[in-house]
Amino acid sequence: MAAFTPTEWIWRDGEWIPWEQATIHVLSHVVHYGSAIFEGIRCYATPDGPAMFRLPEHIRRFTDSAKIYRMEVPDAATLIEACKEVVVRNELDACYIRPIAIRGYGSPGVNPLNSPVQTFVMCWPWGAYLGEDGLNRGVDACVASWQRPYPNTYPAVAKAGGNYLNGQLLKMEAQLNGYAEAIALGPGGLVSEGSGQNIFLVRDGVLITPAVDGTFLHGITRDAVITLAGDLGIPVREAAVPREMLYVADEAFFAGTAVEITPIRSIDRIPLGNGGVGPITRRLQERFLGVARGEIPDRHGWLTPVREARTAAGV
Ligand code: PPE
Repeated sequence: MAAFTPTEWIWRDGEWIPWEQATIHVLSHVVHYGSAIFEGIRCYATPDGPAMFRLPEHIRRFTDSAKIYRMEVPDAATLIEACKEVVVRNELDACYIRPIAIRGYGSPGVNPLNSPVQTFVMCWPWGAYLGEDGLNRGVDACVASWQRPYPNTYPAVAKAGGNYLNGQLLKMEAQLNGYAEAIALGPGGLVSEGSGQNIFLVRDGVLITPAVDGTFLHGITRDAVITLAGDLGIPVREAAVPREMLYVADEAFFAGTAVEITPIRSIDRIPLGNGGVGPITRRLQERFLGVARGEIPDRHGWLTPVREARTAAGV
């Protein structure tokens, strides 16, 4: 079981505190009612130093999530600086950055408005989400019996702590039945997303992903995959995806910050294509990781270096 690798410093509302001191009271609103919004951003070790993938887009989604839940959080520029500095202070290169805003210790009851919001930014080294082997050779997934909530229940566009109770049910069901990851259907029985990642299929050379329907998070990686497919001349369709399309897909993969692009080799024990990693999945994965790691030109301006560019003298 992968454990945390602690780092030294955590940012809390403008101050730097040691990792062990970033604690909250058990009566904090978030503990009882899941009132947190958060982000996950990967920082890659590039030849020009550590750089974060699509940082402004993640911060935009963070402030959007805060807006939906009426939480006051620091402005985007402050959060962006905190994300850069947390990597520098902790002397990391490749790592995962987690900004989170929580409703803290205030007053009892569901009403969140009397509990103060606290914002933290932390980071830690985090390898391949479903294992290196999963990244290279693909994972076995299942369609879970648990579904995503209806639109207008728990807003799927907000990346909120409470949403992940659903994610936990999906993940536990998958793992306890011997699968690496779950695929959830939406309330209408159509394919929605994984427990913490979006899903893509390939059929007859066309890349297909569920169209926005209010049941899944609008992944920033999902958006990057659609853009990269365009660059590579791969046709993309955002469409309603019936469950059975999963089984007859030539290829499928998960896409998300943590999971990156992880191929799916079987769903409900039905092998996809020839049971290996399909060619379109591999091309997209190579392009995605190549750009993120600074090995392929970043033509879309997706990388934010954590430090100002070094001079030619290396100072
Ligand atoms: N759907 C869900 C439910 C989700 O949690 C994520 C990210 C995505 C889609 C993909 O979004 P994006 O990262 O913008 O491409 N999940 C984050 C948290 C995972 C975790 O276990 O914690 C992540 O991938 O960082």
